[in-house]
Amino acid sequence: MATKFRKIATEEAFSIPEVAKLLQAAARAPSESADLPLLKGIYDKDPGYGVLNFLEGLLDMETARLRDMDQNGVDMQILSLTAPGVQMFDADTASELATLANDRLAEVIARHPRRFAGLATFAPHSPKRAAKEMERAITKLKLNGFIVNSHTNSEYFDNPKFWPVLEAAEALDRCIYIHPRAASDTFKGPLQSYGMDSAMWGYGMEVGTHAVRMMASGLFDRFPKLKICIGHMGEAVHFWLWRLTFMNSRAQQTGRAPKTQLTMAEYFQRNFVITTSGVEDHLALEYSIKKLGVDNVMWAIDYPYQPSAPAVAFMDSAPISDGDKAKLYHKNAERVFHIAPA
Ligand code: 1WB
Ligand code: MN
Repeated sequence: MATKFRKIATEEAFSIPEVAKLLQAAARAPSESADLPLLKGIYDKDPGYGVLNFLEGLLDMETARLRDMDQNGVDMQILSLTAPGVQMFDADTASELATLANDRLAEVIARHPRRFAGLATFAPHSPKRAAKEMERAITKLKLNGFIVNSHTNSEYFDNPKFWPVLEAAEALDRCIYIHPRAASDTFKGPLQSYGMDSAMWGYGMEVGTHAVRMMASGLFDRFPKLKICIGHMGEAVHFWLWRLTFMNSRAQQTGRAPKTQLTMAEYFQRNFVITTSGVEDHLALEYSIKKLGVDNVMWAIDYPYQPSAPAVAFMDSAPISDGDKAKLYHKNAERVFHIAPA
């Protein structure tokens, strides 16, 4: 049973010491960022913020991680530099660290080409330089797609300043995975109590809002082939598609939203794929497959933030056919992220 399907986990986090060190410094600097509690907990192990013991797991690429994969029958992890990535640093520092992180990632993959694939990071606040790094990451480093941690300095991809990044992803035919970080300065208010800033609720609100901004802006008319991946069971955006479509059409009629060629539901179904990371709920999975099609849902663990064994058990016990399971476990990831079949 455990070896029946190739298992490619699609949203698996890592860091590098250089980035971790600067995030520790960011954790100690005065800041209004809603990411601060997480930075203090993970990178500064500040007991006042509930120490989170994820740093070792993030930095370890080839020892505990591979052991965990072996123990759980996980064939491959698609690695991505964990949130908030390089996006809190100034544009030059961020660009340099993105290059470094991509190089490191490519080295690890070269040592374990059957065990790891990787999503390239970039500095959205330096869009032209980002586009160049994206090209290098695919053509030279042979990475598999891109990762971005939602907003950059409270700005979202519907802002035309980011078009060079979207153009590059579309031209290179590689998906951009929009992973959460804490809500932007203009959005964070009521998310800052009871631990809601993080993966509990704020993350989903932040990325869901990012995705809706992109669709409502008409951006996918300009980039019709752009593919966006969102995790955590689609951050629940597809649960809203009927209402998004209805109300966006009303907003267009009243002149509050630009006219678009397709409806919100059509954009989501054409331009997005989702992963299951951190949502082990069979009913949500069944809805996702029915709403989006079985070709558009991929399995993920969210290592090291989520334990691997329950994520595997969740998929192994899913009430779906073996053919569908093969798509979720590996075939869709092979297609979307250009990974050679086993
Ligand atoms: C957690 C989860 C922390 C995620 C993260 O830090 C990320 C957490 C960047 O469980 O505390 C995630 O990706 O879901
Ligand atoms: Mn994650």
